[in-house]
Amino acid sequence: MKPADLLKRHAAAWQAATRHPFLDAVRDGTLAQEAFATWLVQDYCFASDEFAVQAHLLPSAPRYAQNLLIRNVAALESELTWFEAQAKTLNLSLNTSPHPVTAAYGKFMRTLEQRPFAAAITATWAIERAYLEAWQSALPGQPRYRDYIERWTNPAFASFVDELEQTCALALASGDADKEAEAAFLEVAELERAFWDMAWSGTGQ
Ligand code: HMH
Repeated sequence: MKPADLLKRHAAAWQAATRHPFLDAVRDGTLAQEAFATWLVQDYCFASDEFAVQAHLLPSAPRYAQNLLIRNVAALESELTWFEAQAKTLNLSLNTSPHPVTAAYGKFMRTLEQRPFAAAITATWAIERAYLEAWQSALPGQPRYRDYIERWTNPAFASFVDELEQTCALALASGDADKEAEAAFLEVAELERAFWDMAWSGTGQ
């Protein structure tokens, strides 16, 4: 199995994870402020969880994946700094508790350490790929969301997602953990969909 097979095999679940009225409203400029604020503070919680999880994956990762995982951890740390600056500009407090969906996403990610590495890296790739596609669907977007759209659609981020896919393909090459990898992929797709629903309903705070 290759990572791209998962996108084909689960096209409907993937579509639901990466297309959403929230993203259409970012594109059209009709998004309620409350929904955007909910997304921002909850995504900061998510990114904090992902940062911790990715750092935990490092010591037991195969040699070929270490450099990429280190860069992912570094990128997530910069993302936290970036979110802190955005929140300050918008006068939003990041000191909120996680919505149940955000908490469930964190709980899922914390299980990755116990799964085969192929499943953990498949989830990592799917998480980043989901955001690449989701924000691409909001292009060109309203000027006020430019920074956000740019963050997850710029060519360097797209190359990074490609590198994750290549590393994921290496991890899947033996075929030993295809089932576990597929399960992790589907969990990411479902959590991404639920995350957009949560933000869209604007009740994360
Ligand atoms: C919910 N999925 C979610 N938030 C993110 N920031 C990413 C993926 C990409 O890092």
